[in-house]
Amino acid sequence: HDVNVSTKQASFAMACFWSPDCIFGVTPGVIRTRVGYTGGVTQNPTYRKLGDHTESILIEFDPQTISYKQLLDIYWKNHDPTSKMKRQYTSLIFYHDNEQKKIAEDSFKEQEKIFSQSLVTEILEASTFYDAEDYHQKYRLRQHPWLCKAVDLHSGTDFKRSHLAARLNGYVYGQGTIKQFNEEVEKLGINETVADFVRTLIIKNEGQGLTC
Ligand code: MHO
Repeated sequence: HDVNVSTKQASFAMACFWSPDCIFGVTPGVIRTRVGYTGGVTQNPTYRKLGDHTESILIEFDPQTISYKQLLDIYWKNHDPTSKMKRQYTSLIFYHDNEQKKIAEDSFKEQEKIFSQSLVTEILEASTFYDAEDYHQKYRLRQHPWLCKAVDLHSGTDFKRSHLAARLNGYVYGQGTIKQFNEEVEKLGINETVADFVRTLIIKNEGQGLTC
């Protein structure tokens, strides 16, 4: 279920975390994703008791394949950084080192010009990332129990550590393309029956707008 390449981390908050889990999950160069709560000071938040945290995604990416700047471009494209939301759903960028901080600040300025209005987005230093409950991890994939079982993702599997789960979670919800899927289906190691099931969902959902 996993692949062995060395990765870097990036994390973002961009409203409900189910959608970025799908979007980044199929992004080439993204190896793993997890959703959780961060940005605040409340100890051990949960979905029901978030405190001052924000729904966020933590991405493990292969910097040889995708750059931090490219991840930021996807981040901006997939939420509205001008809309003022409650803390749970606000727009945040968490930098993991000074290089990311600089790139994030530059890209923020670029976006301000594009929107020609002020953005609610805050750029914060990455701090403790509290993993969300298992049922939130690859939420869209979990709505297909037959598929999960067929690829041996079960209740004992850590969906946060599975490259395959990240990919399938996006594909089943119409992110990624048939072409991309066919190109990597062999590498993902799934059989033809399963692949056809996923293809049906890609075709049905491809390009659908994500609400949450
Ligand atoms: N509308 C969704 C939001 C879930 S999200 C992870 C719900 O109420 O379940 O914030």
